[in-house]
Amino acid sequence: MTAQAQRTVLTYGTFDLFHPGHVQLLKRARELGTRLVVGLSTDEFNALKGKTSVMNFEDRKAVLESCRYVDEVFAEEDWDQKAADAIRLGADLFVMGDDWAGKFDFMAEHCRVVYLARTPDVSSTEIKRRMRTDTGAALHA
Ligand code: C2G
Repeated sequence: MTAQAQRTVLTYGTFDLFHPGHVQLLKRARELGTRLVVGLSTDEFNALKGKTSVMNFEDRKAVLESCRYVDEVFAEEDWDQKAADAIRLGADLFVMGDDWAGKFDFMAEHCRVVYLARTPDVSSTEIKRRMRTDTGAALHA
């Protein structure tokens, strides 16, 4: 593919307990370009975000790399690396779920910024809650 035809999309996340909300975000992000690169939060950065994940970085990375919509995964280690990442990767778009709407508008200096609607009724937190209460009910019930 010639260089000018390449449209690189960049996104970030923890992607713990990979679920349909993650899949839908990655699918839509990938459809906006020809290459999707994901900054995956390290376990240490998750601690900074106040999040703990059930799956460690290596396992979450293995799952993401198996996803048909993801072309490359790299480590997200701090809040301040996004601009440099966008420049390094030649990102044309920066995409996040709209729970982050407005939070990364500064990225418009480097690439188009797109916030996509979150998928309702599914989250890693909800999955963990259901596992604790062992409701056995289907995720979308
Ligand atoms: N997401 C979604 N629908 C859901 C759950 C998540 O669209 N039901 C999206 C989020 O909006 C985010 C991506 O999936 O764009 C990954 O979500 P998380 O793994 O929860 O990532 P987060 O903790 O939001 O980390 O620097 C940015 C952070 O690393 C983002």
